[in-house]
Amino acid sequence: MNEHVRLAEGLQFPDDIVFQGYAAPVRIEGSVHDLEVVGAIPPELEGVYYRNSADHAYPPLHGRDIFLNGDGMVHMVRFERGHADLTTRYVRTRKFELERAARRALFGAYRNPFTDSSEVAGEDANTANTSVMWHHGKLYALKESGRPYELDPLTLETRGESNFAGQLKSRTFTAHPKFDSLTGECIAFAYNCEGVASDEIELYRVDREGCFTRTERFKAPYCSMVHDFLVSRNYIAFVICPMVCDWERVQRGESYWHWDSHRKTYIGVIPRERGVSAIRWFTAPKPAMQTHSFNAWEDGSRLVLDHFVTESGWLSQFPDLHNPNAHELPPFGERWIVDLASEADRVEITRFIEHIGEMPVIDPRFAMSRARHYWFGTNNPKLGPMLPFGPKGPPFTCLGHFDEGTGKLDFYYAGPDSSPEEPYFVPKSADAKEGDGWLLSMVGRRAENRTDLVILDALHLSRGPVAVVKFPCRVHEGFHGTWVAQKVLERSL
Ligand code: V55
Ligand code: FE
Repeated sequence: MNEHVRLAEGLQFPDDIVFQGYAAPVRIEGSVHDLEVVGAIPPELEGVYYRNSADHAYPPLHGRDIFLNGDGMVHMVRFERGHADLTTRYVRTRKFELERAARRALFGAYRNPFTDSSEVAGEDANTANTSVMWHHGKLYALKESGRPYELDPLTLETRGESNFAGQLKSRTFTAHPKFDSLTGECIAFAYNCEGVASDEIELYRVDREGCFTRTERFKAPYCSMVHDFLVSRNYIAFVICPMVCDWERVQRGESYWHWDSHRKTYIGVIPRERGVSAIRWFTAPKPAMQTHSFNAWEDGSRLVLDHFVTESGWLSQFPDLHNPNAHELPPFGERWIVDLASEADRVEITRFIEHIGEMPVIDPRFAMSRARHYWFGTNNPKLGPMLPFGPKGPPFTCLGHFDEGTGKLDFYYAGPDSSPEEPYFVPKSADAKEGDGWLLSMVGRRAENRTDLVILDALHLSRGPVAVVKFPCRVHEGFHGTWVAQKVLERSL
């Protein structure tokens, strides 16, 4: 028999929550010019909103999968003189190309090379599905388990995997780099630098031209998921949470991560100038998982870390090591403070946002210094009913705004069967007051199997959108996005 003839075995996604309803793979790449707009797109919005999503191109090799393991599909909405155009495109990762050629999945479980098909032994499983980064005039798709993929910012075509012209030594790169609006620098890191179960973390300082001006390595207290971090004007902080990885468990084909509440949670504080040789470790008073960070800032000798934290681990995706009956708790906005002038191993914790939430964002011009305004995805049963669980738990029904100046919370309720996603803040102008701008969010219209992009006045969420940009189709639920102003984009072309 001709070895190239292989009968198809059928292609069907599992009958499972990860692949059903609003979470079902979309798989369509394309463009829609001149989207419908209800209301008026503010004239200040000239530029592109990009965001990444996980959209399985093939049914999983082993019959089931977690949503975090879908293939990177980037969505962009370009705003031009009140008009909006949509483009969606898969990132051409090595994984995507190999599976496309084979017309089926070849890679197995999330980050577990021992579950991959032997045909792809030694190949990179990076899905590039978590976030997008704009820096030194380039656009990248990011996933913490691999290196960035550079994309064409106008077409989303993949230019290829990048090690920043040989400057990135790690096999991985974070999906949550931070940007210093004063210096134009990018502060980034990589964990699992040496691959599966590695406890090595690398820290980078990248100047506005894309030169790595500093690369340093240190060891974490143990190997854990370091999804996000925090950077203030003078310090970098890592929260090492007990979401652990163990080589033997991975080799046995088990989940890459387990929640081990018997372990301690640590905070590593690194002075930005002196670097990792001056790292100081603090012990948190409880096992806790940082889901995502808002910001870090300094109040005299006190370093303030504002982030969403859950005490349960991320059990909907990764099991508890000790308690199979444990259930996931929602994250709350917590403020963790360490005093760098004191010798004490003390972390002061307060709940500074008295409301559940996730997917935090601030006005990016105020990152690394004290911010007043905090936005996030959330639910509020007073405004509307919860929606049926999806693969990541309860979908958001609202966006929240916490104004620390007034102490007030304000909400946008997206309407029946509607689920807003991570918001992104765009200032009205470069020198507008903090918070004076627009909040963008994709909103699932679940009953219609469609998606909208809503534009809200960031300081008046409860007034509802100033414009709703309507897609004639669904785009897959996503993770993290960014905004690139037209002027900035033009300079890079
Ligand atoms: C997260 C997302 C990921 C991942 C690890 O939001 C952590 C957290 C989309 O992929 O691989
Ligand atoms: Fe994230």
